[in-house]
Amino acid sequence: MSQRKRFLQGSGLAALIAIAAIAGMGRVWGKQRPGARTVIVGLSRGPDVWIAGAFDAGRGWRTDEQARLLVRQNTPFTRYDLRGQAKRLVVGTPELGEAVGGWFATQVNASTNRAPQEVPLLALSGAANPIRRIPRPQSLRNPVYERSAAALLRGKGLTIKRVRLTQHLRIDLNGDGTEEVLLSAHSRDAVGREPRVQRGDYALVALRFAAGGRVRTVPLVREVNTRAIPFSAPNGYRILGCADINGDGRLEIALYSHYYEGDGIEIFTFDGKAVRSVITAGWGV
Ligand SMILES: [Ca+2]
Ligand SMILES: [Ca+2]
Repeated sequence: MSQRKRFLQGSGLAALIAIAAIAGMGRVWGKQRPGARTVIVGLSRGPDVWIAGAFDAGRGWRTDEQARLLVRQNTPFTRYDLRGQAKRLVVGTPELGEAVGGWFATQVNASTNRAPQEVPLLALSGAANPIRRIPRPQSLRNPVYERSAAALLRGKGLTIKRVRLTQHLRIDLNGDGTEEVLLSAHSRDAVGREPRVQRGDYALVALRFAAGGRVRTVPLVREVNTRAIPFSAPNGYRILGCADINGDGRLEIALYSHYYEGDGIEIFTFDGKAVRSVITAGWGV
């Protein structure tokens, strides 16, 4: 199994949606709006941008393979951290990364400003004012959320009362004046970094929101291990940021994933009622 397939498999329902998107290539997913722009989405690491997908103003969400055709010599990207702070990066024509199954574009004139830092950041090209609101980090000790997230894992067979939160953010994603809550939880910091799982390991990213008069907590990704596996490639996750990529006024969620020898990015939309995966890409050794 290729690492890319493994990444997709690890993303559960989101992966099924992504596979459906690839199978239905050419289908129009979005309606063209006045002022909508074509935006290329990537994951930036050091001087490189790994091409993950795009939003095409006319055709909707695009795959990584479709998106790389939109990148030209001297294409400017802006990289955003979780606080929305931006750094520019101008890249050249993408090339296929050897043995990693994906396309990357390297900083033009990299020798003049080749930053050694490998911190992964959301990278966008062509977006207008994508950072409309900024997530507010909250306490990682919150009994209500620790329990509601644990319920999502019990549904997958894990005996657990409270999760170990690794991110807790508040942000109004859909712009209706009410904040949503983004949670990530991992059983250990080593999840997604070592090639094995221990019994009871888990990784979870969930969105908590109010809709139709009740509060719902829905998983974006959910991986549970009810038994130890000596060699395995579990994923760990980190919310990279929230940005309006398709220009509809609602913020998308950019989720970083990593396993012991590769990583990836997935983009989710939220319309106030449901979360949908619209871009997924992963790269491995
Ligand atoms: Ca909201
Ligand atoms: Ca949007």
